[in-house]
Amino acid sequence: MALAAGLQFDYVSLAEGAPARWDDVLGVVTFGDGAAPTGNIPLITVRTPVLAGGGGCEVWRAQGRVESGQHSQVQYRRSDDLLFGWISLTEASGLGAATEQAYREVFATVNELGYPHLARIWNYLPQINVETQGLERYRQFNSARRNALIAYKRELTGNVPAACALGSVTGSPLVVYFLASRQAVTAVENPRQVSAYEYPEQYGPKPAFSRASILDGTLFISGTASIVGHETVHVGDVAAQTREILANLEALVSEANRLAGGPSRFDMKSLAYKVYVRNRPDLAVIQSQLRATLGPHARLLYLQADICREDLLVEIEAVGRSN
Ligand code: 3EB
Repeated sequence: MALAAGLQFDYVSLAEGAPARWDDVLGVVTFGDGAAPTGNIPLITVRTPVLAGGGGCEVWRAQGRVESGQHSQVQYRRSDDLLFGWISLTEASGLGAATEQAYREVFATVNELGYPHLARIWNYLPQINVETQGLERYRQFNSARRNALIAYKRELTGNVPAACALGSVTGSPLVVYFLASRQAVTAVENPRQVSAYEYPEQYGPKPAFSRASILDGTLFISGTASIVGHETVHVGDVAAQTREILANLEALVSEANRLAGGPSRFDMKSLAYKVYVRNRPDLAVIQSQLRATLGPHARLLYLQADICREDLLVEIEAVGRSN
């Protein structure tokens, strides 16, 4: 799947996870608990079990030469225009400290190497809904992410990266990976939802992410849940939550087309989707809802992961190029 000038994305199986050609690979993310494929560039391992589809490996490529590097604890691969980076930290001094350190290092890396525009950030942390010291860990994460943004004088609203934040298997490190650019990124909000950075106080420290981003003809849709306004809808009904997410995704695609202007269009059928399922037994219901709307040929990778509100049963992210 060809994305922005040069950027390409694919889901492959674990067996194919070590590409024959590495020279244009920006990054390889492997999901699940299986052994990571071996290769001569480092791989990102995210411990979220694979339930179906896609093979469990996400490969990002760029056009032209790509080189590897490391800046503090951030490892990266970069082309002339794009930098794909990742950092994995154990929680030696708690989740807040690890999150703040990870984000400080991400910002230092992209600033110093000259790729200051963050298009998309993926966040995975264990026990995301567990409360410690009186605060849910997802809220601790939000507070620490904000502190790092403030420390680096980055925006807290408006022009913030698209993102997702999911629960990984207990005992996993905090894993943050990201795509940054030399070129500006356009943030997209969902007209059906209150912007996350404007959520009311009841949800804790305000989450600093945009609903989607556009970078050079590529649309990155953030983790999208069954939320309308700021409230979870269809509590306990996974089929209805899936349909509400599809409505949110349609709204985001329309909004992205409005903002992008021009003749080229994003459309639901040409996106690739990553679907996070809280409870394994819900998989079949979610799959049948998605097939009904997206058709039998949609590219879908299903992972088991906890989602950042206890009442959310499913969350979906997407990526694709305009045509
Ligand atoms: C939501 O809409 C669901 O904290 O980075 C989705 C995408 C969600 C990103 C994040 C959280 C994040 O509020 C949760």
